[in-house]
Amino acid sequence: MIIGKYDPLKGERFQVLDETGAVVNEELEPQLTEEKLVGFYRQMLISRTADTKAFAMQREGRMGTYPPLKGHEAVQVGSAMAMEAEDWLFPHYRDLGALLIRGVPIHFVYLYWIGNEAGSRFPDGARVFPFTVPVGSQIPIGVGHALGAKLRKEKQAALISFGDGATSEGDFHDGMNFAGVFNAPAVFLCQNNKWAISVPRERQTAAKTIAQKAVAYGFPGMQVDGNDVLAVFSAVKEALDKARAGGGPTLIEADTYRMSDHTTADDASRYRPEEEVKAWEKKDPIVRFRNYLRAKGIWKEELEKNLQEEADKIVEEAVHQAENFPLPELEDIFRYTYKEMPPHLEEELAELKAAVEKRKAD
Ligand SMILES: Cc1ncc(C[n+]2csc(CCOP(=O)(O)OP(=O)(O)O)c2C)c(N)n1
Ligand SMILES: [Mg+2]
Repeated sequence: MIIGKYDPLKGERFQVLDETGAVVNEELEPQLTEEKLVGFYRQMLISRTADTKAFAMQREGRMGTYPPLKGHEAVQVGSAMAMEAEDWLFPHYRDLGALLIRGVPIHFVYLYWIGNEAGSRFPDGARVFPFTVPVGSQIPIGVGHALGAKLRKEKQAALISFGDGATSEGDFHDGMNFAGVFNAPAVFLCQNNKWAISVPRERQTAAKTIAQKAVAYGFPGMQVDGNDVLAVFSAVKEALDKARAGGGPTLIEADTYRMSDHTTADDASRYRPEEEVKAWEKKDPIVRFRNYLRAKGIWKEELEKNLQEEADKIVEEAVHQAENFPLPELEDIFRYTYKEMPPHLEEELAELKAAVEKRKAD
């Protein structure tokens, strides 16, 4: 049992691996096969490779604004790996790493940030709600979904992911309260990366931890080391299993850090102390897990080379798919707001079409 063992009010935080990758909690080290452990590492490498590529594409003018996930690999991979196929994920915009594990190919995420609407319709079987950019708006929706599943007596849980900044939105409190009152099978995963654009965590809440907020809503909350993929996996798995079994919601605050800018439109060096960034670089989730695998005799240079080559190939293929995807039609801008297009939109559409034709002719 992990949930209930670590009291956020006492500043307790669940960790399996320390910053060097050494096991500090043998009792709660998950007993996973070598294949599964390599799978975690592989997914983290693919996530970082896909992330680095997206950042570069934006700089080359091949993508719109993009929110990098660097530093979040363990929390995203660990949590998504803990899900069962029947569960649903309600992600926030930075969750590329979790999506891949749910079976959403990377090119969907690229399409989204390129600005192609097709990137908002993830494959049906993946059970992933579309990205939400309005901060925290996925929280009550995820809770509503979880409650619906409970009423239909379906064995599934909703994993609802969001940032530290989202916890000062009304949607967070509405969702948490509703989940508590109706015992919804929902797991709230707060990726506390210490910043909401340029606003530090201390300005979101006067409470010492985010996890402790669960107490007021009548269900457990705990802090987990978000850069420790094994700790995240174990805590989220237990919370999802509990939710599916009728045990109600859990709030998990993952202690992590946004190692890059908020988005490609941001310059974090203008508001973030360099020493803080440097200190977190030492806690890099990928390096930590590599050290763990090396100590177990699993990680070898050869493995790294093979996995990285595979990650590069997957990412290159995703770029190709995204850049060769059919472009949306002009009408799509107007098409889906009303069942039948009202006259003023028909007029605007005709005007836009004429302007496009004129530009082509010029
Ligand atoms: C309702 C709403 N308010 C403001 C914004 C602008 N905005 C976009 S991201 C963001 C910060 C969110 O921070 P956090 O929840 O910590 O997530 P992170 O970006 O750090 O992953 C803000 C204020 C928005 N998208 N939606
Ligand atoms: Mg944040």
